[in-house]
Amino acid sequence: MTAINAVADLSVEGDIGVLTLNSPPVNALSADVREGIANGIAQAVANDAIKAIVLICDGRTFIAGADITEFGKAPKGPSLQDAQNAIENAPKPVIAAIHGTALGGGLEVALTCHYRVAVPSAKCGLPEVNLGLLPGAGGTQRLPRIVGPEKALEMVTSGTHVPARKCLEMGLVDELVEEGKLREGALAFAKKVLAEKRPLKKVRDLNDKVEAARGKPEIFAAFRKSIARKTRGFLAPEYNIQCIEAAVNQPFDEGLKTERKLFMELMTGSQSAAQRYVFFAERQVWKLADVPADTPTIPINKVGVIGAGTMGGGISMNFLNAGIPVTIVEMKQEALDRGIATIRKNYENSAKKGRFSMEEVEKRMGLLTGALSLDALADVDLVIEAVYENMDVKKDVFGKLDKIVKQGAILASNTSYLNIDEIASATKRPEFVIGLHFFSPANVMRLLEVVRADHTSKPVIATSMQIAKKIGKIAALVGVCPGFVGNRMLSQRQREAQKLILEGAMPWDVDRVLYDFGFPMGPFAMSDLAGLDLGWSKETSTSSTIRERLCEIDRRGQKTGAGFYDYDENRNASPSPVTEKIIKEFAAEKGINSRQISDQEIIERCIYPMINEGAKILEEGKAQRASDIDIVWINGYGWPVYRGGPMFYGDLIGLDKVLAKMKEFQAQMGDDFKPAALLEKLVAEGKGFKDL
Ligand code: 3H9
Repeated sequence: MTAINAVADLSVEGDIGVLTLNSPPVNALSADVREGIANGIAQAVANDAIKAIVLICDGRTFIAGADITEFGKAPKGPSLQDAQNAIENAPKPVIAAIHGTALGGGLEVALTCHYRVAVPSAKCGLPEVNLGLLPGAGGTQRLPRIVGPEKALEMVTSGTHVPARKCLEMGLVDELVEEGKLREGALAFAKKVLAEKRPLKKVRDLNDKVEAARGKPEIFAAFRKSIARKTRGFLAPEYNIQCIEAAVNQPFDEGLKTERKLFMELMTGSQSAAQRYVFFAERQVWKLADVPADTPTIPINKVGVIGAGTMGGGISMNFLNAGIPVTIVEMKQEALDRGIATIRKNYENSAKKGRFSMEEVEKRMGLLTGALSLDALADVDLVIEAVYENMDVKKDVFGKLDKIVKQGAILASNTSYLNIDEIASATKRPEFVIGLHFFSPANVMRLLEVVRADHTSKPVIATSMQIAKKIGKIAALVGVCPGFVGNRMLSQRQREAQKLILEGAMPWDVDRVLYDFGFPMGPFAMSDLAGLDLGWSKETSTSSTIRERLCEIDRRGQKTGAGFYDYDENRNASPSPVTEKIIKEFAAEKGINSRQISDQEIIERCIYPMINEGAKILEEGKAQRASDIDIVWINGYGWPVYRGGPMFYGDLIGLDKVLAKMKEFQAQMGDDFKPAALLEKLVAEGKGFKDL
């Protein structure tokens, strides 16, 4: 065996050269790996004893892509294209041997090999789109030459990791080899290539599939239409499509140039910067400063959920999906039956859509037990309380749980804003009490705020993070404060939205601006969807807010066909003259002068106070890092990924600008806009949240 460099070595087995890369954790294409490939192939080519070359990786995966940590830094060592040229132009067959994932640049390297073999568990994909990019190493030009433009469009715009069997069907992989025997299988395949004198198949020279689509722009028009909704606001999907169009309409080398040009545009733009930041933020969020990775955890084999309403049902489904038995407790038989029936209906609907089988529905339902007494929770390992938001009720429940549930179990509250310390004080084991704040619909939304109270123990925190991962959530550790991280910041936006409509912007103006910013919907459309009468009653209504006045005339949101908006029979919204009149009268009564409000002001008024509140959250230590706050907003509130989250966005526009605006608003409108001390400090030091 010859070492090529620190991460690559070349061995010779019979007449096959095996070039092995070993660069943990994921064999990303760092300068060393690129050098290892370029020089390793050159040495194998120069060695007359070698007739064919196998490119294989040690560790858990084949090359998982370009090294994202190198992006934006000065280029070092051979380029990826140098490494690819060495492979593609080798006068001996080069075979990629794939396990784990061949992603992005990794698949692009494999596509320059003359053949590809994989174990059945392997997956291939071009996920650059998720980083706001496109495959910039020939992927958009080579992939459609094998799988055809339609499948290529699908792969590059979704970033899906395609299972090896499917790759085999599409021709992306030439042969599957036995699981666990990749090296042997690849060597046998290489010998077969030699014995059969198979040609040096260069993907770049395959033209029939792209030529077949030439002169058919309708393929692209239809595809664009099919993904328009899902990709609204994102640049990368469209750029990826343009590259596949180039593969169809331009000669290979021209197509490569188009790919390079569009890749560089994306790479230097703010969307990709945001999406790459989010990639790392999603991984950082699991790392806890004072709860080391080796903190002991509590096995969670059985879960109790209190409350079978929308929230309790949704929470239960997470655990059932993960194969963990759940006991769900309600006070009345009827409510319990209704809750369980809803869970069943949700599962049956999924089965009807083909997501899983009816047996699977029964399997999951078989893990669910209903009960009418907290006594049924004596032997669970984790209880999640999801009763309505009232401190006295919660304390009563926790006091009872303390007497019933076995020692060592975790007692969690799903409260969205109440003080967990106070809830914990109702028990004699506050170290086992924690907040697990799910977002509605709890079986769908990815975010979980894990709320650490004063006495919560480290094993309880570590276990909560671990179980979150197990049920497919992304968890952010936050501290106790009203509304925690997400709702605390949301209340800033809500307050300003309410003020803006009294000052002259209409609800549909505010909604349009925030929708165009990238949120799935604006605050008023959201209120209409949720129902304006949440927590409202006719008896106690005093006409003192716009919401009360709307409810009083039975405009209670989508469900009554009218709220802030008017709705037609298909629930299409249109601006309402009635609402407009109510708002104008209300503002006049309060003596508020109506004025023209610009879209820019709507953004600044709604978003800057959120950034400011984020700074306060950081200075109070209620979130570990700015990027955790961004994770909360992206996964819990629909903040557009391509804007990286409120804290990233603050850095992007410049904290000095945010501070200056906050001061201007403070002078005009008072202390709702009082700048956070941390914001002032960072600006004074010329720093951003990224420098914390
Ligand atoms: C690209 O290829 C552009 C090209 O077109 C070329 C243009 C010229 N670089 O996710 P995990 C780290 S763009 C650097 O927890 P898993 C990750 O941060 C790239 N680091 O493991 C983490 O570090 P830490 C296209 C990377 O088993 C550790 O590896 N490729 C990279 O759950 C483990 O990661 C992609 O977008 C990277 N490329 O999942 C694939 N990838 O331990 C991105 C990972 O310090 N990667 N790290 O927190 C993935 O999707 C997943 O990591 C993978 C493994 C599925 C591979």
